[in-house]
Amino acid sequence: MAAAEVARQGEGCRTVPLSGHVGFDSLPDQLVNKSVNHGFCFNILCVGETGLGKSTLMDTLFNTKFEGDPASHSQPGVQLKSNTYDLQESNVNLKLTIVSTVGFGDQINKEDSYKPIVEFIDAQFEAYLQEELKIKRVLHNYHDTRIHACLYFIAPTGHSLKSLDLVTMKKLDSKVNIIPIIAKSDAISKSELTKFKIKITSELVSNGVQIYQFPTDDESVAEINGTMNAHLPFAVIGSTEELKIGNKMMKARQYPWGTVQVENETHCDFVKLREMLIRVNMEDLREQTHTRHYELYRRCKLEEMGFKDTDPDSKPFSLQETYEAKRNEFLGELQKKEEAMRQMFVQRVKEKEAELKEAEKELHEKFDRLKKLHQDEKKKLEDKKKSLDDEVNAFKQRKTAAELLQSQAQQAGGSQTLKRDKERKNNPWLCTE
Ligand SMILES: Nc1nc2c(ncn2[C@@H]2O[C@H](COP(=O)(O)OP(=O)(O)O)[C@@H](O)[C@H]2O)c(=O)[nH]1
Ligand SMILES: [Mg+2]
Repeated sequence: MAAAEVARQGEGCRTVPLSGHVGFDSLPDQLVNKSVNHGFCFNILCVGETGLGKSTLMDTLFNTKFEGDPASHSQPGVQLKSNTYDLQESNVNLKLTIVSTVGFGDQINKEDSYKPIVEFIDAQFEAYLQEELKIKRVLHNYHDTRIHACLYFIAPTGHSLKSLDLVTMKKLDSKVNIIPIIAKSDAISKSELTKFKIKITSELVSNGVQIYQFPTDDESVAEINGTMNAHLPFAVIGSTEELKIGNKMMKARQYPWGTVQVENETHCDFVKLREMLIRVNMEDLREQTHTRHYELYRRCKLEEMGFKDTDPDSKPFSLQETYEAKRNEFLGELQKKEEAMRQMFVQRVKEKEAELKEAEKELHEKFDRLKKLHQDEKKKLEDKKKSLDDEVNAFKQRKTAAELLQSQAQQAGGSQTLKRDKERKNNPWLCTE
């Protein structure tokens, strides 16, 4: 008997009948109360060209006027503008963050337009991951900024998706729940709208873009979600202007030929969008973000950092071992880098040495050349000096000889005159010439 009991316990848990009310059936209520006290947060990203009615639609959806001026069309690049608001309905607090693209579709070259959006989404995942990895985590108090729903605004062209739309949605589909909507759908006729919706859906399918599907696994919402999935992409109209229609005030847009009512389901899909996004699937969007998109980001990031669940032999990998392996790998790489740097340094020193030697050699050669030149010059000058000295000597000799001759001549000249004077005195008839 005792052995059978143990065996049964080992198989799984036992079902025991209760003989009175215990009270754990209040657990769901406890959970609800706790969540309500704590409050909720929901983050919406609006992607779409400037002027497609993103801000207006947000105001219409939440029945309020969020602050903000219309964006200009002259932005040099795409930016994301984020605003957080504290909203309250009944006793439920909602921290709502609306992130909107600014400058999307306004540049001539739109090649990199998706990048700031992807970077923004990743940055929110990264912030959450960093919080999770902290030793002292405060996740219960953490302001979660991860994007739960991305409303992708499609221009009501009636043609097909622009390549910018396809590229952007493709880049975002593994990171966020995309809900495509046709903006300003009052600009397109009913028959054109039907064709446009079909065209968009087929283009999304043929390009492998995964859009968010309203979940059909929960029986209570399976039917409505199933029907709504067939209505995607929702064709919406936004307006915060209230007009008196019949005896009721309604959100509407008024035109010279008539009035379009935002909340009239025969006019547009605004009500469907509000129903699906806020009233039925808000929690699923939050859950999908955490369990699908964030999980994928976290897995890739941890794998990138070298963490694995199993080693190549399918044995569980311990965090300690992974850390050690990564540390050793890092130290090895560091050593390799150090060695490479040392080698490079030695090489550079050698090169510098060779350069210096070469320069020294050239300097020596130049010095020798100059020395020789100098010696030649000196020799030439000495020769010249010598010949000049010789000339001077010769000149002096000649001068002495000349002086001698001159004095002799003078002496000789003097005695002749004396002799002639004497002769004239003796002979006065001797005439002088
Ligand atoms: N026809 C029409 N105009 C709209 C609609 N929603 C917004 N607008 C107008 O479009 C202009 C730009 O809207 P805004 O919300 O500032 O666009 P954003 O740049 O995408 O935020 C404004 O003049 C709005 O009144 C709509 O559904 N239909
Ligand atoms: Mg705006």
